[in-house]
Amino acid sequence: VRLEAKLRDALQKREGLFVFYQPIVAIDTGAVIAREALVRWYHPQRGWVSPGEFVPVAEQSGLIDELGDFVLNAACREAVGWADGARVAVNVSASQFGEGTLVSAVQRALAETGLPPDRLEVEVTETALLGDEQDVMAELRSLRAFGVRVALDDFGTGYSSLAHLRAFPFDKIKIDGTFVRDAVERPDCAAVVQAVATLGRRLGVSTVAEGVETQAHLDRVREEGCSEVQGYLFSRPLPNEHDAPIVEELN
Ligand code: G
Ligand code: G
Ligand code: MN
Ligand code: NA
Repeated sequence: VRLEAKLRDALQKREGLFVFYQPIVAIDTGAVIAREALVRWYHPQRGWVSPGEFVPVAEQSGLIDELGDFVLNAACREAVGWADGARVAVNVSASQFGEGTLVSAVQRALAETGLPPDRLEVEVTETALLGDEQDVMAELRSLRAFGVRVALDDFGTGYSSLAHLRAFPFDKIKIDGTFVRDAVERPDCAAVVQAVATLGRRLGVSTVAEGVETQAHLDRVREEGCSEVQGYLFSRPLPNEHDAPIVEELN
């Protein structure tokens, strides 16, 4: 409850909340295809609070729509200025679905910032599909109908189901970093990465290997046929130019 009150306060004052970005790179050319927006929070007494800690609090307390709006608007606004024309990928929580508010929030953010819809990617985990699957699919479909791309995040963890891939035309599958990192030493994990990469090719969907930290990881996921890569080997999530000096100060 105390963290919830602090987060509510931060959202109200727009204080200490930042969006960091991490590049997603084409494996064959090295070009930056997209940047994933990852929210960060600095609290004056508590220091940096991990999103692993405060995103669930936001989800449980009804603050997630407001937090989601903050990230979405910042991400679209900043992506408009990217000279390389890369897409911006925004994570969306299961709890942002269901009331139809997500679709209007996305439309509003695109309209207000002027970001072309095809430069926005929404990342959803399969957990989001478990609730009212038909309703969630309908919301994803309307996003896609106006040109926003939809990625399936953390594939391989949780309730991965081939039925989801058949039921909905995802534009991208993101293979969870745990598989990627283990693939170097464990043939079974390499087999999973290869199977998903093959599936992606057959479905005409790009596959992103997440959590690529070393050259060995990169060599392995290239071998297994992934089309894009993301991870510390390329860059950690970093603040935008404008926030960088502020973040430096806080660190
Ligand atoms: O960046 P990091 O590894 O610390 O993120 C931890 C978790 O928080 C990840 O699962 C990530 O998807 C989630 N996360 C980061 N930013 C956002 C956001 O803006 N919205 C939502 N819903 N989740 C986010
Ligand atoms: O759950 P999601 O995939 O949206 O979140 C991505 C998370 O992975 C973020 O918290 C991000 O900071 C983290 N991340 C990004 N690259 C790497 C990496 O190379 N290694 C590890 N361990 N985590 C990473
Ligand atoms: Mn993600
Ligand atoms: Na992920």
